[in-house]
Amino acid sequence: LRDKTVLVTGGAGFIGSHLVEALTPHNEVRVLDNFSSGDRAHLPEDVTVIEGSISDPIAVQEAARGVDIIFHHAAVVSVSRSVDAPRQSNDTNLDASLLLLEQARQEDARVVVASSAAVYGHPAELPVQETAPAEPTSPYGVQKLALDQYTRLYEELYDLETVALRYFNAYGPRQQGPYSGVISTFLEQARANEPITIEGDGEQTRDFVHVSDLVRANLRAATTEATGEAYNIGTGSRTSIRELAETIKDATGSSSPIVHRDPRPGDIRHSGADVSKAERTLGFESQVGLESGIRSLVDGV
Ligand code: UD2
Repeated sequence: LRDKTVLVTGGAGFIGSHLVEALTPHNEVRVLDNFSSGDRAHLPEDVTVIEGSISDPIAVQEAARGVDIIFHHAAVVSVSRSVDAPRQSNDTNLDASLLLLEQARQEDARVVVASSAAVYGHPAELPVQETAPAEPTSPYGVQKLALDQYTRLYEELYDLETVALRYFNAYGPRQQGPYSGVISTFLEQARANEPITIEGDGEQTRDFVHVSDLVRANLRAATTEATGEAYNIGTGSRTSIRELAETIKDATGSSSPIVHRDPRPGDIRHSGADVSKAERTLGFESQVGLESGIRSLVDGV
């Protein structure tokens, strides 16, 4: 992408900041972030930062003025927080997102939103296709599903160009904090030579996708002609949590024991993306396999 004015909401966060990094050399980049979990240190210098909430109409208006594309990554990402306080997360994940879509209409800006595998709940069939039944098991999933449907509808009703990217299990540098994923938890445990804690039997599987692949998907979504659509973004292959624990233990040369705890209540057993739609239509292909992704995390490159 070149010579565009773009807004990245949540641009100081885990996925957003990697996207900002990829966009800045050739585009004018703005970031709207309230720094609740994002970090200024993740942002390149030549980015315009608007510190504010996506729930604040004034901040959103200022941030979106004159932009060509909005990449929407601001969200309350914790599934368990959405279970504890569904209205609070709904305010950010859905109401504020709608405010952003309205602003995009004003600016006639394309919108690419971060949706989630959470929209599927327990997949009935694997790998899961975009047409599979969407039965989320958390308020977070319901909110992402509604956002995903709104983007489609905004294209249908108002001719706004929109794309929803349904991320599977993201990992990579800068994923941190209490709601980060299993890979960053296991890495931290392995590095400290503390027990690596598998929840349940470890036979549950996930489709782990490196953040650089998510960036690639966003760049494709920015220019595709196939808008008004939702796309699964994953690698298409699944890894069990036990395998993951062993891979991380090996990669770090850790002496951590691998231990089992109670399974997480309501845990999804298996999750894996059918990525053929994204491959066919967006020209997206994931390029980072799990082992090399973990290796580069361990080596810090
Ligand atoms: C992911 C997303 C979430 C939502 C959901 C949709 C992340 C961080 N979260 O949740 O936003 O989209 O998918 O289904 O990507 N585990 C352990 N030990 C640990 C931590 C986790 O065994 O210390 C297990 C956990 O029980 C689960 C698996 O690892 O079976 C993945 O857990 P997670 O929290 O990384 O991600 P997930 O799939 O629950």
